[in-house]
Amino acid sequence: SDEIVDTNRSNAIEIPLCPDTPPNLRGRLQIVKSPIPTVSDLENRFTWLKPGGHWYPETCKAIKKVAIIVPYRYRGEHLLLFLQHMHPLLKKQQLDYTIFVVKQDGCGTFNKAMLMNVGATEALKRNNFDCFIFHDVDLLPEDDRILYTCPEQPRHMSVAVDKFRYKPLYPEIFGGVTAISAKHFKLLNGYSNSFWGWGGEDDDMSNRIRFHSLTVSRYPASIARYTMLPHKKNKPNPSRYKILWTGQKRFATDGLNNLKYTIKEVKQHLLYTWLLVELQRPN
Ligand code: NGS
Repeated sequence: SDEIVDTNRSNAIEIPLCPDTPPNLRGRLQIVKSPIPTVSDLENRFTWLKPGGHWYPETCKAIKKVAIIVPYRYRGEHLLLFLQHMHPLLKKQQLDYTIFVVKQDGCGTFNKAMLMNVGATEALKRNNFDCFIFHDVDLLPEDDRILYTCPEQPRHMSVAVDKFRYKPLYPEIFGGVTAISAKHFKLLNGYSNSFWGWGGEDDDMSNRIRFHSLTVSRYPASIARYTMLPHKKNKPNPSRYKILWTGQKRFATDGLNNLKYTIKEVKQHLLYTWLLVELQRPN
């Protein structure tokens, strides 16, 4: 073809669209759990990154913009292993992507769902993202055919986790790694802000999806395989079932539209965009 490929995007006259299925995918990926790399190891390796943990392909045009949202606290080693694993994969998949690490400030009870809502809200202030991938920092994809994109319907990505012998724990599970388009995330009013402590927020999202007549898509368990990095079990929230069972009456009022937080710090590291967030209990 006589398309003009210009590696400087601002001057690009015309480059082809990236293919739906990226070339050069090979299947299984090697999982590296040790040694733990340092930040400078990774920065020296991933010199192709743009500030904020951002990249886009220059030989083809990626139409969709993907924000990888990582709720975070006290998991420094996991974060380094995660970044080491994810950047080459996302690049190989020819994605226009940015990694956001959203850290809850202070040592109060963790609220993972609120951090995901904050990540999505703040990401949209910075760029017109089409797709959110919500990602536990301790899950590493084992196969490069798990595309980090948003399909027509919300996708549960971490179907088969090594710790659970690569079997889904229950059919409706929607935890770990998920992909939701920005359009659907707004329709769903994001995650519930009501789950403080471990458990339930993902089941509530699964209920929101069903309530809005959306369906969850999944890759087959033979492809959607993940390694879970070892960690201590978090303390379950004793009221999670009660909040879950009464969730439906709050879908319209508990989520993106009553989210309260203060951004304490924003930093454009080379490897990720850092958001330090003080969460406030909604009224
Ligand atoms: C369910 C939790 C989910 C959690 C899932 C798997 O019981 O939030 O286990 O957890 N639901 C409730 O507690 C209501 S896992 O074993 O992967 O840590 O995601």
